[in-house]
Amino acid sequence: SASCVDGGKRRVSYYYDPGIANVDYGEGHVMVPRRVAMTHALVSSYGLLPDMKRLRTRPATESDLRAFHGASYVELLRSINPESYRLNLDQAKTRAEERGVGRVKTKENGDNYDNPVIDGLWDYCLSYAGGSLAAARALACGESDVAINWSGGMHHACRAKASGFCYVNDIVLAIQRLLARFRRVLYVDIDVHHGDGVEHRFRREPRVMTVSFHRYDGVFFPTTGEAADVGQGEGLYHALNVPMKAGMDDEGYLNVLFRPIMARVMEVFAPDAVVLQCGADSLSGDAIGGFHLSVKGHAACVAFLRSFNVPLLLLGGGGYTINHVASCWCYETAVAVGKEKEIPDDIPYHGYEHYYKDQGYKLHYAVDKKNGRKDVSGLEKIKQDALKNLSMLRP
Ligand code: ZLV
Ligand code: CA
Ligand code: ZN
Repeated sequence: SASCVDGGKRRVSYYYDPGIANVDYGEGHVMVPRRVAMTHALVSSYGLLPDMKRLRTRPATESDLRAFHGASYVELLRSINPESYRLNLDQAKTRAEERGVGRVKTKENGDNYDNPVIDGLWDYCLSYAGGSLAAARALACGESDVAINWSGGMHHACRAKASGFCYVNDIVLAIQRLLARFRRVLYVDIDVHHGDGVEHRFRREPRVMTVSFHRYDGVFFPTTGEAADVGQGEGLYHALNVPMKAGMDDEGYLNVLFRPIMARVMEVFAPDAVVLQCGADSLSGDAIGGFHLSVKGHAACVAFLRSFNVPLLLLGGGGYTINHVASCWCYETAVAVGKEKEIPDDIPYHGYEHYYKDQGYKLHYAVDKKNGRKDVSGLEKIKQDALKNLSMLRP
C-alpha cells in the first residue's frame, strides 16, 4: 500500500529569494513575508540545505504571468507604486481599486486594505511566481521528486483581480506548466481558507482535480467552498470541497477527514503530479485561522501525499503567527527530504531565535488541547458528503 513506500529518499528542489525579507504589507497587516526568511534561516541552521538542490532561477516574466492573468491587470501590477497611487497619477487609484488593489470599499466591511499597494510589489510578484514556475519545471523535467517554494501558494488571486493578500496566482501558473508534461494534476489545499482562485480557474478542466479543506461558516473569508460546489461541465466532480467549523484538531482533521478522503482521491483520480498548498493558518494559535492543528498534524498531510511517490510540488500560503509558520514549514522541509526524525526539537541559534520565546524555543510548540474541536458528530457527515461526491467521479 501507499505508506509502505514512504521512508525512501526523494530528490528535492528548493526555491528561496532573500528579497522576500524586505517585502512589507504595511503596519498592522497580518501578512508578514519575513516569515519565509525565518523559515529559510531555520532550514539552513538545521542543516537541511545540503539535502536539496537550490533552484537559482530568474524571476517570472510579464509573459509568464500572461499565461493566466489579463494584460491590463499585469500592466497595472507592473506600473503601480505607493507614490503613483497616492498622487493618483494617470487615475492610478481607480484603476487599482477596480482590480482589488489598494484601499477597496466593500458593502459589508467598509474599507478593505487586504491587498495594499506596496513598495516592490512587481518584483515580489515576479519572484514568488518565478519560484513556483521553476519548481514546476524541476518536476516536469524529471530532475526532482519534490519541489518547494514557501513564498508561493497565493490561491485567491484571480485572472484580473487581487484578493486575500494574493496579487498573482502562482499556483495556477505552476499547474498550467505541469499540464504540459503530466496528464492529470491534483491540487490539494490545506490552508484554512478556501482555495477559490485555483478552483475557479480549473472548474471545467477534467485534467485537474482541486481539493480544498477549509473553515466554512457563512462568514469566514472568502465564504465559498461548500460541499455542493463540485466543478462544472467537463470538470464536474473534479472540484472537491471539505468545509469545516472552527476548532478542528489533528484527530478529526487527519483521521476522520484528510487521510480517508485523500486516499480515495489518489485511487479514483490517480494523478501524475500533486500540488500541495501548505497554508499554515490552519495551525493551532494562528492569528486568524481558528483551527487547532499541531505542526506534526499539519506535516502529516505532507507526509501522507509524499508517500504516494508521485511528483510533488509544495507551496506556502497563509500563516499569521509567524513563529508557528516558520516551525511548520521548516519541519515540512525535513519531511520532504526524509529527515523529520533527525532534527532536534530545540530551536538552534539562527538569528531569529527570539521569535520563539512564546513556544519555549521548541520546534513543536504545545497545542492547547481544551480548545479543540466541538462538533464531533458533524465530521462523519462531512466525510460522507465528500466520499459521495468522489463516488461520482468515475461513473
Ligand atoms: O491565507 O484585514 O475578510 C492565503 C490566505 O488564504 C476579508 N479579508 C475582507 C473581505 C472584506 N473583508 C474585510 C477587510 C479586512 C481588511 C483587513 C485584516 C486586518 C487585520 C487582521 C486580519 C485581517 C483579515 N482580512 C482577516 N481576514 C481577512 C480576509 C482576507 C483573508 C486572506 C487569507 C489569505 C495567503
Ligand atoms: Ca484550504
Ligand atoms: Zn489562508
